[in-house]
Amino acid sequence: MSKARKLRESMAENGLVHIMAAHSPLSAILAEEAGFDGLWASGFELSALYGLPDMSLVSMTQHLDMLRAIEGKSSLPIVADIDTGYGNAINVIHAIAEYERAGASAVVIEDKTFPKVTSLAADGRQELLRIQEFQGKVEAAIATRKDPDFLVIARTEALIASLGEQEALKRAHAYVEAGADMILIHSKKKDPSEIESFARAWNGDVPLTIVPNAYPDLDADRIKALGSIRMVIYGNYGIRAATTAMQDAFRRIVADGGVQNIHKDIIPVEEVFRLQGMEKTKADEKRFLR
Ligand code: SPV
Ligand code: MG
Repeated sequence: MSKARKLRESMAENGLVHIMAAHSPLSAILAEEAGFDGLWASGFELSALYGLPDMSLVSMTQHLDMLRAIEGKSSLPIVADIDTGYGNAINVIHAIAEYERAGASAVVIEDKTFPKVTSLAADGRQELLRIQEFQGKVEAAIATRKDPDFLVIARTEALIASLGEQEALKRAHAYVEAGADMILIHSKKKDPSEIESFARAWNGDVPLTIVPNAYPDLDADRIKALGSIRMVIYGNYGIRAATTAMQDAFRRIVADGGVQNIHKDIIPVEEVFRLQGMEKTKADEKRFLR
């Protein structure tokens, strides 16, 4: 059974799947050990890893390379954040073939113009494609996938662009008409009211995905109560958690004039060895090095 099939089945069985952002194979390993249902190959996280803003600066090749490395170290399904699909519908055809071959189980493609501006920035320049043009991109994605279980999730940025719920609903319905398997509705409001209102108004034939980055109060119980949401993506928590930990440790080392204190508060190197799979390598050395 493909991982995409498993992802669909776990949505059907559990009602809601929890997808954790991963920006590296190590973060993917940690997400799997923690018990998440899948991984989010986040454009924001990978951009941040390169010290770049999330504005279509990281190339498809860079993103695919990381996705392949992640796929090699995790058995979880990967939901790939392909931003705008790297151009028009022709670029989408190329992207879907590449991402499916790289082992992704789903893609999220958003209705902004290329190059995009990250969604959560205050006063970000947010331009949306014409509905028909984005429908063509969704149709191109559907026509290209080989595995019918591979999920094409259409993301509307209508609320991010402050165009209101009616425009968001209109776009979401148009994208379902084009064949989208799910709709991702995004919001940068600090409270979940906009998302809750959209989710209650949604009467389309496919379920919703959300990314509660800006409105953390919407927990799993509240999401389930809304009924129409089947996937929650924790979109920037991996990179924020890692950055919090490194900022704290690095500052303490400078302040303390050495590592004499910090070493007690971080994992020992043996834990890193475990995550690296050193046990197996040691066994392989015994077996094969002569
Ligand atoms: C990402 O994680 O890259 C996302 C979510 O697309 S957000 O950054 O909130 O737009
Ligand atoms: Mg993104």
